[in-house]
Amino acid sequence: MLDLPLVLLSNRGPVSFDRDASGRTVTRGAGGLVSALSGLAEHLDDAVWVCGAATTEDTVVAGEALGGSIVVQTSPSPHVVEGDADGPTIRVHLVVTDPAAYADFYSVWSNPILWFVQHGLYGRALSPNITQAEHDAFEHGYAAVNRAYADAVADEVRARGGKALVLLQDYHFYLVAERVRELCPDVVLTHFVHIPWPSPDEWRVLPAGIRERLLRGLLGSDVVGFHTRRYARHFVLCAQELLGLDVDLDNLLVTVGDRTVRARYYPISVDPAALDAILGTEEVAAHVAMLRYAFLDGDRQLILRVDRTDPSKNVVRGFLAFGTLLDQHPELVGKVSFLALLQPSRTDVPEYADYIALIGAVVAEINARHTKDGQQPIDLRMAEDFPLAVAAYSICDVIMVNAIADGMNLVTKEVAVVNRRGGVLALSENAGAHEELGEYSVTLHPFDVQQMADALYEALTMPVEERHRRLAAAADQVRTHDVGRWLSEQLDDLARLAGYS
Ligand code: GDG
Repeated sequence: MLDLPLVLLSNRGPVSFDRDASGRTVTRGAGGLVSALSGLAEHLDDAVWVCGAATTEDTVVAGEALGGSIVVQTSPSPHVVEGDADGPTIRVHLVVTDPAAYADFYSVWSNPILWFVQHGLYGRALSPNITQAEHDAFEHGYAAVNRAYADAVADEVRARGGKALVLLQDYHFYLVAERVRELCPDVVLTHFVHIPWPSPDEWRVLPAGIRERLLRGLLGSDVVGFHTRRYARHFVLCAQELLGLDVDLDNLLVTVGDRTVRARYYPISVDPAALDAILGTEEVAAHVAMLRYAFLDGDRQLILRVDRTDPSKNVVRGFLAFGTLLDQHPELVGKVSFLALLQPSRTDVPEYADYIALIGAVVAEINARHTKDGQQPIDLRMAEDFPLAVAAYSICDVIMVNAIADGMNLVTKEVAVVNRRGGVLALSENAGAHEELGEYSVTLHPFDVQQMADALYEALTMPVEERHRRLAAAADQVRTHDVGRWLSEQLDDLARLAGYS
């Protein structure tokens, strides 16, 4: 499909290096995005993945590569290749940046400021405070780190004769495309944004000079990709209202000088075959048996949520809605359990640490109010255990996804594929997945606790045939729109723009 070389950029890469008693170790990155992009990079003759050096050993490896790239064999056991490989390989370029600049880039601007703006998480009365420290962190952190990564991408493009397809990922790198285009005018470039893109007024919380630079940076791309039409439209509106550019809202086009930038939507998805394989393992079967025993004997029912402890996921209001459900339907007490598998996330950010404490307090209060026969209705587990999550996906009666805002939400799609119990998707209208799966779901309004309680009741009491009909339709949608399709649609568009198809 691709005759041109490919350069990928993401903050976290396909592998990371560490050291133990036996020497250097190599671990493959987890998650659907890394798997999908790794699969692509492994199958191309000339692809390189630019990413951050995340560990001490990554920095050592980057030093040994003298600012260039290394080749890593990814299976059966991952290792750096010096000569010929006897398995699939990925070329990796690890970028090392000044630790203080990286901290400003990552822990001041990317998370939390950009994350909070794009998920609408600020209570504007008191936050954010953009002081001189944030201005400095933007200049010497976000912008400086973006420049370093852009230079690494440009080096790799130049090493390939100045013409390559470039795929940039996410909110960490909004300034990269513009600089890569300056340095390598012949690139064809897509920047994919994995989180929501809010309307222009939401961006006005940032100083004009900064939001304009972020937009101009992204407009260095040929294509700016989003999960949904709504986000793509917001982006085009931002170009019109915040930069005064000419736009075509129907066709989602922005005119920048003599160039046309396209906003497109490519809904990310999951790898159904990989999920089916995990579901078939003994480890998952053992978890299923344990969960059935704990939650599903007789006519009991199970509500599930699986999330990082991120305020955007709206965990606290989800529990408040469950508490309201039990208050208003006491017949469900002792009959319905709520299992929450939460992965602690970004605990160095004060808002995240506070949020975990709040979750604990709300759960304790609801459990105290509704314990029956020694049984507590909410089982909260801080667990990093993907097989356990898949086991729970397969047997839950309801999956609760009530995000305040969520780019897509892959948990919803994973449940649609692996659930075997006619599980109901209780899905926030503000999750990207709602654009595709809303018609098969029970819609949640993330701020309306009463509505969410009513929706949970509707899901739990929905006739069995209707539950199975909706789940089958959702599963069909996901299986026919998998992560491979997400990637190939982007590559097809890029190849067209490059004049290769
Ligand atoms: C961002 C955007 C967008 C679950 N338990 C464990 C575990 N998981 C997996 C889930 C799922 C993934 O983690 C979470 O993905 P989400 O899409 O739900 O959410 P974010 O992490 O916020 O992802 C989001 C996504 O990027 C892709 O573009 O959909 O909107 O916010 O696959 O099954 N993974 C591991 N251990 C667990 O215990 N490793």
